[in-house]
Amino acid sequence: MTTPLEHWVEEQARLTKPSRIYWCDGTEEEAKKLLEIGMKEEKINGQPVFLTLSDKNWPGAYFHRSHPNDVARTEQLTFVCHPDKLTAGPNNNWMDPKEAKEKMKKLFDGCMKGRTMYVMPYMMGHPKSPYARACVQITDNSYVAISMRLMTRMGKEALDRIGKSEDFVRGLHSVGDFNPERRFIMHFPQENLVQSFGSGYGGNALLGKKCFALRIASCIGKREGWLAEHMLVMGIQDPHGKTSYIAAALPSACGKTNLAMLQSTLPGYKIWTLGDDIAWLNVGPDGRLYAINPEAGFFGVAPGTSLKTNPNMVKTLKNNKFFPTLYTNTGLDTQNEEPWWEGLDGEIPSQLLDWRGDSWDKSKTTKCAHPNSRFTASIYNCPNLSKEFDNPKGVPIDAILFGGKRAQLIPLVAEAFDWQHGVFIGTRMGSEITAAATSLTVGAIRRDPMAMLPFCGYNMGDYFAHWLDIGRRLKQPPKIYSINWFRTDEHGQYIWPGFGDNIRVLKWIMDRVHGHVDAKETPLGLVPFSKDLDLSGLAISPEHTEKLFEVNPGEWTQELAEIEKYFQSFGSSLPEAIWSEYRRLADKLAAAKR
Ligand code: GTP
Ligand code: SPV
Ligand code: MN
Repeated sequence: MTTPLEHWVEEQARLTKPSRIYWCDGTEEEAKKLLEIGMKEEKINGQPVFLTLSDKNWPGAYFHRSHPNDVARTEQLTFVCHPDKLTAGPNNNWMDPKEAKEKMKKLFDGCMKGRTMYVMPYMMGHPKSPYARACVQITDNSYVAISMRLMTRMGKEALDRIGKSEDFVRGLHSVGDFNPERRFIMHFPQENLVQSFGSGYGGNALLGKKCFALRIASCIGKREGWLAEHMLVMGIQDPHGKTSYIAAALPSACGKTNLAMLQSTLPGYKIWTLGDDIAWLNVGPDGRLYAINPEAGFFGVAPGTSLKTNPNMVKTLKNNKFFPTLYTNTGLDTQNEEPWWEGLDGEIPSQLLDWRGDSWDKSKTTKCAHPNSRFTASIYNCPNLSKEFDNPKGVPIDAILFGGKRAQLIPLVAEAFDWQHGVFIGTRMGSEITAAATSLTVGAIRRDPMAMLPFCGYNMGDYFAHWLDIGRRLKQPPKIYSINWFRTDEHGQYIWPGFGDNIRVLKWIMDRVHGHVDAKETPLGLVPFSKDLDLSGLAISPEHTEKLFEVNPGEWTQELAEIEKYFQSFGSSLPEAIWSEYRRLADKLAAAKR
């Protein structure tokens, strides 16, 4: 008897017509074999999928160039296919499921001729966790297969968990011919199915990540009463040895990986990393909010990563306990066979190729590494991995942080008055667009509620209501904070030093959570009294400190108008409670103006 899994794989093979079908077991030997195939047999744009790098400084490292038209997520080609458009909401591209299936069937028909079909059983979450999900992805690309080994728990445990069951998340992926005209990322939430064609890049192709663990999982979470969020998860150990846990949502390329890996500049504080991109949040039996990170690796932004900004990440990259580590679209130092990117420690190497493979030196006006170039590394290589990472129950969350990249308006930190106000803070978030998605104007501000705009698989009005519902079920709700590391001074320079010094903000948040300090009320929320924010050893002038917390009602006129317009786009789906928080903020700002 064929199992539902075998049946599904056969069906996909009949459609895509590969030369070979290979079932992945997720082992290191297999990764080595696939790397060989990627170096010798498979090609992208006429180039090998992988190049070896020297083991001297970057053990276990391999270099990958994606197709030059395929370097970031493509939100305009990403669709959520609910039976009706209203369920998808104004925040998603929508296509009728039948129409989408037809379209994709034509693209997938015979697309794997002459290629190997890799079948990858994997878990999102620890196999023993009640919150984990078993999944299977099919792909025709060795880079995707090896990346999935690093980003998920791949192999036997997932197969065992699926067994004869129908209950597994399905992902069908082909790089096709990399033609952006024939590129689609289609989600079918009713079937727990993702079909992705024409891209080999990160969030478009590693279907366990944004496609399943956020877009599809957010729909499952809505039905089942939990939250799938674009959040890092970390433990903060204080000088007494007590560890508290936080989850923080920041839009793509706005600092999650860096915050999750932070090396404290305050003595006695230590960070334990649990996740840098995705959190699944469940109401535990004790009425507290518990987080697991369903992933098992980092797919992080390379530029700016250095021993100075993020020593724990560099140590992770140089640790080869879990093999291998991939570098995608960075520069390449051909003399030393090493990856290179802007911001890396040391001298600029003398013989460099840029991310496209053209020779590069610092006289060029272009970047050597693509701004969205990335590394892929197992989380088990992280020197400060929390011992709770594999705890099936997850960790209890004391604070939720919502942040973004805002040169103006938003203070360094502000605490929500209560859960409902905190949810409102999440909904009104705006952030500068980064290079993590194509076809958008980098630097322009867009509304990005809870950093989930590109990832919420259903109508965000209903999503906001779901957040409010979760709050009602919590006996001990986490406190909610707004954060912003990116406020600029009169010369356009960041005022706040950021990175390791962000611990100073986290310390204040912990002091608030544990009731050690009072706070000052502003229209936006509660901010620190200056005596309570530890700025010792920092060279920030009192004027600049003031600027970090300034609430300028005049500047808010346009922001309020934009928030209102955005909320209106959800029509009657937007919860009344969010409108009432909006009016309360508008009234408070108006009163402050007088
Ligand atoms: P995704 O992987 O796309 O989800 O990005 P992310 O949210 O994990 O962002 P990441 O930590 O990779 O940081 C993105 C960029 O922001 C990098 O270039 C960092 O150097 C920069 N950055 C991160 N944290 C800070 C900070 O505290 N201050 C400043 N000024 N820049 C930061
Ligand atoms: C992001 O864009 O938020 C990422 C990279 O983390 S990707 O996997 O491409 O989504
Ligand atoms: Mn990241």
